[in-house]
Amino acid sequence: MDSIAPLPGLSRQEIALWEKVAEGHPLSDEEALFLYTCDNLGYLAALATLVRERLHGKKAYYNRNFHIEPTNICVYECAFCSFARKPGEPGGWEYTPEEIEAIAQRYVGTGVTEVHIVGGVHPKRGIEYYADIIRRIKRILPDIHVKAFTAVELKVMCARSRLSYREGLLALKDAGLDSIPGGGAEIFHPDIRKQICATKASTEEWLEIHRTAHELGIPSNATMLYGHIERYEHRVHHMRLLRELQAETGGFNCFIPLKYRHENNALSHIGEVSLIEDLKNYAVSRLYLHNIPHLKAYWPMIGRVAAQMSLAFGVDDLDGTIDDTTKIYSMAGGEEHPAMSTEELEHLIQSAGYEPVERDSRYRPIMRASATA
Ligand code: V47
Ligand code: SF4
Repeated sequence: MDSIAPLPGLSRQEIALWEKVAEGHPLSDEEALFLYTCDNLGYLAALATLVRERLHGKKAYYNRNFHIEPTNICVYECAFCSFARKPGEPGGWEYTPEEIEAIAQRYVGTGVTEVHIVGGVHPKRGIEYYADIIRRIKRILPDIHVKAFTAVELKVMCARSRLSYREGLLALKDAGLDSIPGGGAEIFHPDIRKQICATKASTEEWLEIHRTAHELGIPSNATMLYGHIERYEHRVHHMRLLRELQAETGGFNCFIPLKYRHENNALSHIGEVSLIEDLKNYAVSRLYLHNIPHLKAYWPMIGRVAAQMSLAFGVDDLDGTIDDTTKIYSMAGGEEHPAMSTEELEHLIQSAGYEPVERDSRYRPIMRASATA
């Protein structure tokens, strides 16, 4: 039994769950659903903190990264997306390989350790194009970790190049791909998926691409887009499929709940869920996904204060310095110019009572000669 005593005034079910978590047992689907409907935020925070501190103590990780969004031209029309444009539509962009090189060039000597590359699903570009992009970036930043392309993008680029997932991923790995981001997962349950993103990679395809990547030694992340038309049971179903794949491969580094932001998209009328709902969702994710080591809050989407609070609800990783290079969320109502210096991030973590640890993309601590190097 864990030494932290449960809070006073708990129901029998809440105490039983406390004991189960303290003994290190995974939650059942029913227990996760029960926690989603629990209004005692202090209890949820304390429960998630049991697991968070068992795994990571008071450490809160962050990394120095930047984003490249090579294009927002996309063949799909996901109902929640504010970012995508059709070819020729105002507001669209397609960077040339030289423009991408110029972006990478800006980060030489800055100490960044990771580039995150996610964009629209372009109608013409295949594996060769994206392998070339990775090679160009690595020529400029040889030590950078390239975390690139959601399973949705990968499915289409493999098909365009007439390659299997295995062949396509191997070609990208050969070019320098180090890991795969978690996007494109949205909500796996077919009742919801068919309403918000019917035509893109299916749940089975998303899982198969991540399974193949893990088999090839390419780790990945997983996301869940929540707070739109889904219900709690759909979130639990989503996390169950992730927990099962993780039990099989062990290839997921972290889970990132992505809060649906409602500006400028086809679902705008449904609004957004509350901060309380965000915190609850972090806590339940931390408790249910016992076999995924890290839980990340993506601060440009939820804001700095919510990110700080998330640390008390199971989150151990704040992504990242980012440096104003992403538009996916600002176009949907997220932070206008997402950039934080390492000092700002460290202050944000310390003032919430946690210990900032700069990490590399495999969650190994980075020691620098000077704190601001
Ligand atoms: O799949 C799109 C989401 C994802 C909206 O692996 C939206 O470290 C909220 O892959 N409101 C792509 N979310 C982003 C992505 C990602 C982001 C952060 C960290 C990592 C990682 C990966 O963006 C999409 C979709 O779920 N998204 N529109 C919106 N309106
Ligand atoms: Fe395209 Fe991704 Fe937007 Fe869907 S979420 S429309 S796949 S850019």
